[in-house]
Amino acid sequence: MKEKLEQIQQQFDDKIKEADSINSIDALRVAYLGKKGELTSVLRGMGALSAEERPVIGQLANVVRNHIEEQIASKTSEIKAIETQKKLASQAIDVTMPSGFQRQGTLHPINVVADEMKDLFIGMGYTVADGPEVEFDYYNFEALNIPDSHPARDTQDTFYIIDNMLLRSQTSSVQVRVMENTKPPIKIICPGKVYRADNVDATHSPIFHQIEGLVVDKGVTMGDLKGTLEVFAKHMFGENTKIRLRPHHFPFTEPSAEVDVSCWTCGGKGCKMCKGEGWIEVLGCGMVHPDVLRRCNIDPEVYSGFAFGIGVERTAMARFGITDMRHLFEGDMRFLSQF
Ligand code: 2NL
Repeated sequence: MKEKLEQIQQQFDDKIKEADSINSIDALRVAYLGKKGELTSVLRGMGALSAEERPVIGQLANVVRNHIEEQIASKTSEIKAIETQKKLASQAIDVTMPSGFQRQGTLHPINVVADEMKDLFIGMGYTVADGPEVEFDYYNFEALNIPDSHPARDTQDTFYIIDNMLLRSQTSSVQVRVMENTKPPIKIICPGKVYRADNVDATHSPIFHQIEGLVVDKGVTMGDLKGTLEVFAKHMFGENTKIRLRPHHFPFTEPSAEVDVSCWTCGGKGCKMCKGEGWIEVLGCGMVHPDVLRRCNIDPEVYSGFAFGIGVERTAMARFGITDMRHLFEGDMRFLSQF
């Protein structure tokens, strides 16, 4: 029986060397340790042994079983490790390989123009200020010399949320908040979405984008304003662009002006683009009204300031020759992919 056990171990050792999968190891386990396995059947025959032989053979059988179990365990982990390696190798991806065709997006023309304007003003030392789009009527109107009785307050013109809150109709509200909290010098631009209860047509949208600018310091003049707008106009519409300021009225500035730039298509002679005028209106501006400064605890005897407001959609339409504002909001790729 001793020989039989040694033979079993020898046979097992030969077979396990050849085992190359978890399945084949399982088969070996069944063949040697299972109920009908080789080792089990030897152990079953032990009853026929003499009293001296039994413990000797019993011990040897244990040694063989332990040996087989250990071999199975170590071969199993060896094969598992190899299988993991194989799996990793087969799943490896080459991150340097070119991908399939991806549709490349483009910047929206509103963002192209807004980014350009922001870059320009940041380059001139302005900081970008941000504020809420749902605003108190105080910051949108009252602080800007637009009293309760003013027609701009009408629900026809603005979206009210509750009695004293609305969707801001201009980003001036952000500038008021900055003036309340900052001692001059102040030099900011406020880009953002604004809302007005307009019906959609070729030149109107209830949501549009604005960039307002504000400079408050000692000795700021209308000349500073005009020089700044000249730099802006040349940057956006070309080196040869001229500007003109036409007197206007805004409640929050005094004096106020609308600003035209010479037509970038005909250079001022008059064409289809400028409807024969030679000039195209692009923004509004003025010197900050002393009452507006005072309300923000800035002494108008000491400080003065200028402000301007630019419509981003209008500027984009002008720059790219877009004739209908609706194109900017419809998300049609045939239109958008041109920019
Ligand atoms: C336009 C052009 C403008 C301002 C905006 C402003 C802001 C403060 C004080 C004074 Cl906090 N002014 N902003 C000034 C002039 C024009 O926007 O066409 N608006 C209706």
